[in-house]
Amino acid sequence: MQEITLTTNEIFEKRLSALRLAQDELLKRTNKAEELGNGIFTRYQNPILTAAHVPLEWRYDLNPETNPFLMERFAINATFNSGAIKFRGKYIVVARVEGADRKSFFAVAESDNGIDNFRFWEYPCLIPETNDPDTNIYDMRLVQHEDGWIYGLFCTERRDPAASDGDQSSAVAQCGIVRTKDLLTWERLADLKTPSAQQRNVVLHPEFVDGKYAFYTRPQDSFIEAGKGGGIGFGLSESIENAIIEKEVVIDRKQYHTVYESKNGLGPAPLKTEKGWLHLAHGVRNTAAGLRYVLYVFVTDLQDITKVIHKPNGYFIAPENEERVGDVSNVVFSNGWIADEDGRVFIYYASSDTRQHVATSTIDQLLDYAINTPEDGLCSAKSVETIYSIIDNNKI
Ligand code: M1P
Repeated sequence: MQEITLTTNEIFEKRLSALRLAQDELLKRTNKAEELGNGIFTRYQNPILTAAHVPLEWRYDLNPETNPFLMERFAINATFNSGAIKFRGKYIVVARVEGADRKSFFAVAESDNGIDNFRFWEYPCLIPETNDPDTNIYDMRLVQHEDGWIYGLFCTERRDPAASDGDQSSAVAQCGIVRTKDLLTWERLADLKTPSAQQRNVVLHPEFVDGKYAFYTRPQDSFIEAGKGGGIGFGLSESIENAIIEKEVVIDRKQYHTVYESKNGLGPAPLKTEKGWLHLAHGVRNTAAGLRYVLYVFVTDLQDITKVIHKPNGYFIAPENEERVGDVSNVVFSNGWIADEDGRVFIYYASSDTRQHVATSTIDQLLDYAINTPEDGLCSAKSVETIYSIIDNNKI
């Protein structure tokens, strides 16, 4: 039998077509809804974005002269924690893309139906810097504000200037702000100033409150620990160009023996409904296996937006099956959702800091869930009491 040896160029071409074919199949794959679900939301079979969705053009030098082995030159580790918005009829996510070098950046991906065939735009987002350059940026919350701009609020992380030479982990997290009209050109504004030493999970409310910009915050003592930070905060600022919150009040506290006993933080900007502002947030508790992040829902009053009026017990979405495993296991996190004109809601949640998923629901289902699910009784006896009343009602 005659042995056929491929030239370097042929090896390159073969590998390139195999890579293109594999990615093409991934991007064209349809996403099936789970069959039964819990009646509150529907999960889908596949993540909508993974590291493998990132364009080959970003990761490879596609020139056989300079990359004869067709090696990955810029490896991507994960795509997760996406902001979301419906824009010019498309479902848009601004994903947190993390390189193998641990640096995150933002990139826009779009889909026609919100549940599959998400494709990244040609280039990642170019986010201008302030005079104090960012080391790492992540978790953008997109909001169409009534002032006409689309804002992106994100976490900007820099090394703690007070850290000793031996400490190369301590960081300061603050809220960076950009705005745009086209999701292509981003104007960087000054970072938000608040009374808190650390800020993550800051979200802009879509409407003015008393003529001011309203922010949900997450005051925190240190980079990881909320400490006396207390919970999801709220504050007002006269200006958005130089946003300053002088007074932060906590509107949703962390609480003993709940899914938000260690810390919590708001997800995307709240959705306005007839019955109140619908919020999606994450709650964290510490376990022997490390921190566990789940999502929960609450509703605030339309008149007094700092007043929580409905809060179902426990979690809304918790990590399941493959969602449990990843770079930071046992985590679901959401900073993006889209409410469609017909009442459908697309909930973009990420799992284990690794991949991006979608779940769908409707405003009616989410409100029914928020209003009619019993509140957390805060002790075992109350849980049993609640179940007794459900059983007894089922007999009538
Ligand atoms: O690793 C889990 C999450 O940890 C942080 O969230 P929080 O500020 O509430 O602790 C963020 O870094 C988030 O991106 C990450 O998913």
